[in-house]
Amino acid sequence: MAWISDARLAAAVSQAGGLGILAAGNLPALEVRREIEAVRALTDRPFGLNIMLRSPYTAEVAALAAKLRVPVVTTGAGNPAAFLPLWKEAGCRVLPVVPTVALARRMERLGADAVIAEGTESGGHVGELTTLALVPQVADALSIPVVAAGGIADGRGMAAAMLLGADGIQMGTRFLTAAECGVHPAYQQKVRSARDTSTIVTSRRDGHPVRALKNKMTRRYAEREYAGAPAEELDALGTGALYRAAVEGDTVMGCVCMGQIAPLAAEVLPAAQILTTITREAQALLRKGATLL
Ligand code: TUI
Repeated sequence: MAWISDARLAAAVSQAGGLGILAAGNLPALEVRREIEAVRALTDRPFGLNIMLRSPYTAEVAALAAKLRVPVVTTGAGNPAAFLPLWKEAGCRVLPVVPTVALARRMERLGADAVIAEGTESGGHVGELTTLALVPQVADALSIPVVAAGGIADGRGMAAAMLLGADGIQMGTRFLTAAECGVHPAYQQKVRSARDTSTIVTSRRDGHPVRALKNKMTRRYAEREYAGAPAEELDALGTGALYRAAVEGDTVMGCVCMGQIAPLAAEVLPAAQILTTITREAQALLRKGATLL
């Protein structure tokens, strides 16, 4: 969650017994270092650093993660093969996000500790497969643990993911309305008022699809994309759009990324309460499951 998941949110999740993930996004290493130090000042628990592989600062942030021995590195938006040995040698646990079985297999072969199988229900950069289809196929193909992501925001989603063969879950959208989330209030309000059909996927044409709120920007982007507009015109619309939404609160011309499960994240709650409620719900459902058939 670039520009959103900062030290305060990540530390709150880790302190509550989850694994909070700091988003490096498009930040240079100097700023990522500050955030890592801030998490360490707030909690002694393990935490993760998500490295977005399309950032211009990927290489320096990857080196920083190894240097500071970040407990867990997750990756997104690409293949982290080139950096895996560096992180493994530093003793980091590495969990790449994978949208397909083929990439999941490759990651296991290269020494990943687990994979995060993320379905297209999620917000931001997405693959094509749904969580329901992807998770059991990845679970069958791999011997390392599988974390399910995409479309999970409550105990039902968590229990379902575990039954599909996942060993854990990752949630993003649910934490956009965590009390500790510093995203702009206007962005948070859009999550709180979202409906099932509120999101759209753009940028399929350039091979890097992104799910975000339907607004003036994404509607125009989709329209111009399908009309065959030149890439430079689309770049001008999309550049800086995540920052505009998350930091400046521009929900009209910004990219308000959220997953399809946003309506289940309408209530603002402390991260600790989100975690305890969801795990309790999932435990109760998994017990009840024995009587369903
Ligand atoms: O990365 C994310 N979510 C993101 S990244 C982001 S910033 C961005 N904006 C425009 C284009 C690209 C990035 C906003 N939201 N989630 C994890 C994720 N990773 N979803 C899908 C993938 C993925 C896709 C392809 C991972 C690997 C991959 O590999 C392709 C290859 O190179 O083999």
